Amino acid sequence: MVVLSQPAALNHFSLIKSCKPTSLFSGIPVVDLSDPDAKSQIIKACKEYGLFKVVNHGVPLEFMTTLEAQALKFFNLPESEKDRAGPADPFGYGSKRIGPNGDVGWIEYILLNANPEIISHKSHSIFKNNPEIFRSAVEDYISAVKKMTCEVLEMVADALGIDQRNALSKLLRDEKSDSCFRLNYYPPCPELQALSGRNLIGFGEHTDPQIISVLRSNNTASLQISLKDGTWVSVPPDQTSFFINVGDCLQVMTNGRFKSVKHRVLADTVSSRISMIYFGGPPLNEKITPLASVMAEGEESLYKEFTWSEYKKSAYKSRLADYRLGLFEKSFGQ
Ligand code: GA4
Repeated sequence: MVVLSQPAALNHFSLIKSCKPTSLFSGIPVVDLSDPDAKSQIIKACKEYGLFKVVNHGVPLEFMTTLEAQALKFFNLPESEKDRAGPADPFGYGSKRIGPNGDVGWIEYILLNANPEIISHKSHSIFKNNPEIFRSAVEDYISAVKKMTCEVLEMVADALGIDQRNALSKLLRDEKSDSCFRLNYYPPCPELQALSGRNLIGFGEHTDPQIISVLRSNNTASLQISLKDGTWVSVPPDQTSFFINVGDCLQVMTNGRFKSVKHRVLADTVSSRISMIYFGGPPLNEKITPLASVMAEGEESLYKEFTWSEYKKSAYKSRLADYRLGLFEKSFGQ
């Protein structure tokens, strides 16, 4: 990866990193949620890759396509209108800047609280200034995806031998669940490709801090994950399926058995990419600690005890690419 030197025509890209595209990876696990063996396949995928694709997920395709069309309408508005819903603090409309600590990418986005009850001031302005159909498309989509995510978490709990099947899903169903939702729009970057054969980084490498993330995108092959050996591979797109990834909290709750996968997104050279991601998080006061039933006899937690609120605060002090769990590992600072 390089930081671009600044050819005059590309000055507006100068802070954004670029990298060479990689070939499509054929090894992403695909889990058919209607398969009786789905839960053991999920566990295997969470340990090996921290990511898997789900098919037969039960979320109506129409919810995905309607929301995609509504989101595109928003992102195609003049900049001045979109700016009325920004800057992202963290909620609201953002362009290029990601988070509060200087990260940038070739991206525009809307970040929302996933709980329609706790709708932020910024989301009010997004929905107030746009047709009602946008708000209902977001709500329908989130509620269907949340339901499917809870089913997946119940399969996980089951397969991990946790007595309470809802031990994980109840954290997302809780009315105080701190879950959020993101619509990302990556405009194409043809000039750069022509000049250097490289792609701009749309969203730089990071892991997701929450429990679980569920992504759906259009047909652009721009999502990359880092494999255990550190190689970056591209995830073949599938606009009718979801890609589910392990977040930092689930890594801790399984005492490191599941890996929160490092991932990033490259901007495409010719097509725009649109993605929608539901981040399932626990209530702020929830203690994040390994689940008793996953621990072997005498096994100790690899992590110090912390609440989601503490972890989130620490995450918002970090840069995107930082290894955020490091500060909470028992070996840190001892
Ligand atoms: C990464 C996952 C989610 O998109 C997000 C991001 C958040 C933000 O964009 O506001 C963060 C990033 C994410 C992790 C580190 C901090 C916080 C930007 C950033 C630099 C909404 C989240 O929860 O954490």
